[in-house]
Amino acid sequence: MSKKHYRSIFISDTHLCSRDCRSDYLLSFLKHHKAEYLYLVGDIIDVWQLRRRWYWPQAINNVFQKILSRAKKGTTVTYIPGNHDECLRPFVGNTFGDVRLINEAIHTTADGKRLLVLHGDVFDAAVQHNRWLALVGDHAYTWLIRANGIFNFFRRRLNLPYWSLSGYVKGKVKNAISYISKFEDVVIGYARKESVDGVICGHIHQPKIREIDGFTYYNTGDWIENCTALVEHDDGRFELIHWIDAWPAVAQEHDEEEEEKENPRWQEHEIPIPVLAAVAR
Ligand SMILES: [Mn+2]
Repeated sequence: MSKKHYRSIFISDTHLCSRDCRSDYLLSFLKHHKAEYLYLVGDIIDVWQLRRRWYWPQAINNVFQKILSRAKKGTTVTYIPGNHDECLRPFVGNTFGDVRLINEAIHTTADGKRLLVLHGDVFDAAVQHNRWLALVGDHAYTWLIRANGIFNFFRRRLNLPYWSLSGYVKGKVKNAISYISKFEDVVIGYARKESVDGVICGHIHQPKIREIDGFTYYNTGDWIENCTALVEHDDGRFELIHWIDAWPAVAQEHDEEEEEKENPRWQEHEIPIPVLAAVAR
């Protein structure tokens, strides 16, 4: 199997142990890519989901084995806990064998730029929007628009007036967009004070590279919806890899598995809750 080599790889929000995690994609990504530096930028294990419901497929062990074997063979692995794996935070400053655990890291690029690396949940309070809004993807949007007709059918049966689910969703999506840009602004504002050249974070599941006045904001994305990794080339150039597009064979396998699941991805999503609340209004 041919491996691509990069100077650094940054991944976050893999949410292993959540049923929505694409651990098969993640494993294939790790198998196909190597780097001198590997940063795990938070929410790697979803301990919240694990507490609710035990879920530990073999793929999770395989992911950890792959990471640990890379660490053993010379990759410098840094693990920055996020909010879903915050139980690791009391242990920052220590190393698990070859894996360094730290809250915030400074990564120096091949061309000498200093980048602050952190998960990003510390800014939730400053952003002040419902976090789930940021996670509404196109798929969710389409699904909800379709559901509009069904909900209103039942509302009519219950003699309730028409209520536009699609209008509600549109409002929420607009909110989500403003949440994302506000989050980015807050992170950039914080990192600028640290006199670095850029910031790398995760948390909001929105992969991005954004240049602003000589400063760069990078978001690694996630492994639930986007399956993205941020990579640094040997010359210090950065790129976002969209593994869903790059690895169609795995995508096909995954779709087949998906169909076999009794309840697909909605099962543990937070989105239907406000929708149901609104319908019951
Ligand atoms: Mn997070």
